[in-house]
Amino acid sequence: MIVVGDEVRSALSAKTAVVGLESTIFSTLGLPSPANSEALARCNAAVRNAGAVPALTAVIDGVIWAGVPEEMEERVLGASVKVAARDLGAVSAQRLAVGATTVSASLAIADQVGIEVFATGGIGGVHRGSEITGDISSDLDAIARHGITTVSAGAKAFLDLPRTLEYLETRSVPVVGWRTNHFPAFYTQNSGLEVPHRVDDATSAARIHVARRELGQGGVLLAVPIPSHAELDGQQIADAIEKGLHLVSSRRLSGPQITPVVLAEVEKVTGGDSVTANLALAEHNADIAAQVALAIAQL
Ligand code: PSU
Ligand code: MN
Repeated sequence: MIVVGDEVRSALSAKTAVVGLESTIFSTLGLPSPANSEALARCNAAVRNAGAVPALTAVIDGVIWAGVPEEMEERVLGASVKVAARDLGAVSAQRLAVGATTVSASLAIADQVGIEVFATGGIGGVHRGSEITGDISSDLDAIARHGITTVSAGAKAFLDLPRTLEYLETRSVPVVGWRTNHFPAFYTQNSGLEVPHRVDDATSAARIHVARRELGQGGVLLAVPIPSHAELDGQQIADAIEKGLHLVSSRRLSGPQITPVVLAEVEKVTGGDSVTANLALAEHNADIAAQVALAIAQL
């Protein structure tokens, strides 16, 4: 069962701006403590400062939340079970104690309750070597399916970005650059890959969202580069990812085990700068998402 938090319910019925937030990035699976708690506080504040209401999604005692009440946020920070869209039915039926929702799960929840804008750090995508493993994140299908604008700084840093963009094209997802013609690369502003569309302000992003809704099509991926002051060195990140992926293959890890190992390696190599960058981009995305949600509410 989905329960909508009080504040989110009021905002939705008043048709004012709400921004969905996933919880995997704020759990032990996404960021080390206490950066995870700081990230959640900063994202919540960014959404509120822009004039919108944040709606954190998570599973707590078998209840699927859209708008986790503040007093329960602590439990989400400690979550160690990752819940994707496909898992929602099972974890609610089996009353899972705490589950961190991914982008795909959050979009499924948001769609059910009428939230139209969603913010994250980076989405899942097509993994390197997917032609062998078949590992393509269900985030991409969820974005295609649900009529929600997802704001992200690109995809997780160590994915196959050209294939991720190809897959989004296959699923008819418009990738829209925020003040850029290029797909961002999470820790860096520019992957060198072009995106098909660009907007320079929130109202323009809102217009694309509404046009898609009128066409009965699915979601939009709004790709927002990391703020320049927080951007990391591309070569250092590439080397760190190589090392992380090497660890993954030597330990024969697969699927959901990959991300935490690679991110921990990147953190080590950058001396913690990757965590600072992750916080900055997540907060920035939350702010842009709130601006877009407000613009949609005004159209
Ligand atoms: N980006 C990151 N770290 C993460 C994620 C994204 O830098 O932990 C999470 C998000 O919640 C995303 C999920 O939805 O990973 C995708 O997981 P998978 O590749 O297993 O579908
Ligand atoms: Mn996967």
